[in-house]
Amino acid sequence: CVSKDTDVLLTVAPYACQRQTPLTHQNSEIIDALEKLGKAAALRGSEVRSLAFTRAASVLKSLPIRLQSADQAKNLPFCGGHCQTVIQEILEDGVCHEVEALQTNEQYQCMELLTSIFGVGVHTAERWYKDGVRKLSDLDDPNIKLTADQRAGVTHYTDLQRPVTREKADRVQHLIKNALHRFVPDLEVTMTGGFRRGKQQGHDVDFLITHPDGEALSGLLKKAVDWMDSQGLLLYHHTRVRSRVQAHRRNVPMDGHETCYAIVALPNLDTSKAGAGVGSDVTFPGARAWRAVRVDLVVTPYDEYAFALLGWTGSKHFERELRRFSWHEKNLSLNSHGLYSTEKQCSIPATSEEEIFALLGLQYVPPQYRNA
Ligand code: DCP
Ligand code: MG
Repeated sequence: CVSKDTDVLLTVAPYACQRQTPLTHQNSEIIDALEKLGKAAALRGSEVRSLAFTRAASVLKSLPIRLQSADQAKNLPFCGGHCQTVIQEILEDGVCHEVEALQTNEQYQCMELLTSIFGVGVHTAERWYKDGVRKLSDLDDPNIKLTADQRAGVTHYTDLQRPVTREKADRVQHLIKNALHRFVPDLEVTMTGGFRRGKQQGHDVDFLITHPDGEALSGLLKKAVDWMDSQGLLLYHHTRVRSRVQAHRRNVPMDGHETCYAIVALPNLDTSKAGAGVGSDVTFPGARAWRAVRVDLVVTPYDEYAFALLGWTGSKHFERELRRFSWHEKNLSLNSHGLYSTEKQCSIPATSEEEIFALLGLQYVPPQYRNA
């Protein structure tokens, strides 16, 4: 990015994986507005529009300066007319009128509420909205069938809406490692997702599990999950393995690793203190002694570990851009299992994230700069 005094000429690399995106940035109000518009488009089912806003927001996240005018953004990738209007409104009025309108848009508010339930995607929320669902209690209607994920999501809704702090994530890590190491003491367990990118809070805690000896991984997740369940540490869990065939399709974002989507009952540190308010970490006498936290556990074979680590560290947009770059610029298919050359019909191995970036001809981007 180049900046020269007032008539600033800004340039940013077109792919998010070609630039550094820190956790905090200079244009938060504009970025928030663009992300809200992106979310609104996604909730209306318009993925293309949503991606356009996400790309614009991501470009601005990598700018080292605060924008002074919409004009400054005109040469930036993905920052077209609509994006410049948003920038101008925020710089001049302090608000974006399109975003303001969302606050009073009943369908948007309702879709946002419904898709914030664990296990509920846009299509389900849309169907429910058409069926007249407007609030969580409407889901008590016996005519509305919930999946097991959704049932758990509704039951623990309030807890799952509260951000998971770094301190809680560390305690979850301790609990998870304790369960896993009972069965394989030298298992490698890594916290991935937003916390690996340096976020101080998140909506869940993600872990990647591996071991050089594949035998050690066989049946491990089930044993650890059963043990946690027997200790009353699990409120819900659901394990799945997606087919490898699907996982090797081009640009499949998620992966076919054995994955457990769980809701952990994280014991509270101190249940004796009185005087807690809503949202407080302090509990009061008679209150329950735990808090529900969403946890994802992913088991990966050792030879896929570097790819899985890269794929599960995120951000979601950084991952999407890495895959897009690999495919369009290098003719290679990248996912959480590996790197595949369709031309040569072979996998290209790697043992570290640094090696994968090098194979793609990209400069290494450390996790804390992948907040695209
Ligand atoms: N991921 C992805 N594509 C998806 C979902 C996830 O590439 N559709 C990858 C990138 C994410 C990581 O998995 O960063 C973990 O997913 P989360 O949804 O937990 O995202 P974060 O951990 O980044 O965010 P949060 O802090 O909200 O948990
Ligand atoms: Mg996460």
